[in-house]
Amino acid sequence: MKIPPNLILITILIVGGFLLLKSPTVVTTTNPILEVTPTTVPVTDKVQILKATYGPPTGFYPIEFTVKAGQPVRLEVLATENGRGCMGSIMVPDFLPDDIQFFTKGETNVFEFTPTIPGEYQITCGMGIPHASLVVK
Ligand SMILES: [Cu+2]
Repeated sequence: MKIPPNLILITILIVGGFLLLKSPTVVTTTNPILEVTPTTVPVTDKVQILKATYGPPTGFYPIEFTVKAGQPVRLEVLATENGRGCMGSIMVPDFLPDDIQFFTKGETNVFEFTPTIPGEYQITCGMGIPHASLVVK
């Protein structure tokens, strides 16, 4: 039996089209990180965790953070030595003006707030001298 040339052509088109349609799925499975991203969770529910340390040899580190406006921020500062002098205290005056904390070796100071207005803010000692800057975009 002879197969009509048209049938061969149609078969090639169907198989080729099927492979083209399947190809995006293949791309997606090679990038599983994109698949597990919970796109249904509102952006505002994601806490931006900032980790810093206070102590030798660097002092306060890092000295600059960048966060997104409108999303909660949690600043965690681990002290590797007891705070000394006025720089042994810490606060985020623009967001938590009444929350002055002091560094104690081995303990973590935590500050939680939500910046809403883009700009550059300071993480300071209790009297306002900067430890680090916080850029809100
Ligand atoms: Cu000070």
